Amino acid sequence: MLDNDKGSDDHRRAVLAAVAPGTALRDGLERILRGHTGGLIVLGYDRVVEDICTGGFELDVEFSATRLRELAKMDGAIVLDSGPLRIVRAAVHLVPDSGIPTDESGTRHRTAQRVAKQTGHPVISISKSMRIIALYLDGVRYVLEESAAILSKANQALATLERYKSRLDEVSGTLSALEIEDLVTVRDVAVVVQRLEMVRRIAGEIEGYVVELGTDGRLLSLQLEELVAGVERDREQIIRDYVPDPPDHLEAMRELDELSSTGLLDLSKVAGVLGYTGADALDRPVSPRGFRLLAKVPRLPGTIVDRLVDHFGGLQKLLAASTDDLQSVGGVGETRARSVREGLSRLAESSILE
Ligand code: 3AT
Ligand code: 3AT
Ligand code: MN
Repeated sequence: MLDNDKGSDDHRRAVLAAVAPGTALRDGLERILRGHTGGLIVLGYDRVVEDICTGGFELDVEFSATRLRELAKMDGAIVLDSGPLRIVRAAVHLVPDSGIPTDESGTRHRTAQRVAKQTGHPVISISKSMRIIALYLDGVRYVLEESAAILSKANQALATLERYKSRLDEVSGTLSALEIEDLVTVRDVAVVVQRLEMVRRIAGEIEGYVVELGTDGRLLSLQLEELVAGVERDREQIIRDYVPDPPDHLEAMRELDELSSTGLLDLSKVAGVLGYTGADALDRPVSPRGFRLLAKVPRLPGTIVDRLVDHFGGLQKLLAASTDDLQSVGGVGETRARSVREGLSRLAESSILE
């Protein structure tokens, strides 16, 4: 779970999705658990797997949860092939390289961990004595919990997300007001970026739960979507508004991604990511380019926003521009100029500082 590598993170999510509640495979695993027989299941079949299989028999039949449960009554392991899921072998005795280190006890779980390491395929063990479904993947062991247990953790995370989001709405409202008055300091920006990133990270955690929950995660997924709508976009825009010249918002976004969770709590580190370093960096006055507030003007395409910012060079100049000034930008006719003018005036009125 501490793995930051994007490729293996996607792989992990794909495998967790394949065993999530609602899938035939998970149904089969739950049946084995209820049947108290235990089980050992390899999720993938190739030459490497073939080489460590001895005994048992070949089947090559379509997968079904009930077939899996019946086959688990026999001693040995079951080998599945992914793609369209098939049961290829059953009652197999697996003989992985005994030199591969394992910290498990019990022959079933030791075998599961070794086979996963040796073949690179996920391996599932269902403990007869401890009633636990464990998934071994990329050297990590995951316990596949019941939906109720995952849901209670997910709901806690969701409550945290809600608190973070309302704090974010507060600080970004304050920033808008300061932007209109041209009174922004780096600190005000860093606070919003920090809050955006906190929301984004907890949302990522909840996304993981949604994957694990499979069909039981639909409601959670809807709640999540509603809470984080627009957060990714806001994060990009605030960074584009404030990264110093020459503007490289992609680099700043990457650095923000990589900021540790303790680093994120330190406002001067957040300011550093944005490109503001030095002793009193946080108190430096700054002005936005205008991307974030222009995005709040209804029906304004991104290309026009870019052109407006490019032409005027900053929010204050945009706020001061007349409809005639606005029309000197390519793609901005009379109607659009008026809607930008009115949109910005409305924003200015609604974000008066208290
Ligand atoms: P478990 O989930 O394994 O407890 P099951 O429904 O899978 O139950 P089994 O195939 O394990 O059932 O069979 C258990 C025993 O039940 C085996 C046999 O003695 C008896 N049994 C099952 N079906 C019949 C039948 N049609 N006629 C007579 N006895 C039967
Ligand atoms: P439980 O937690 O008791 O389920 P365990 O690790 O204590 O698991 P056991 O030694 O009790 O495992 O063995 C239980 C079964 O696991 C026996 C056999 O069906 C299966 N098993 C163990 N090692 C292998 C192997 N190398 N290949 C295939 N099946 C195996
Ligand atoms: Mn045992």
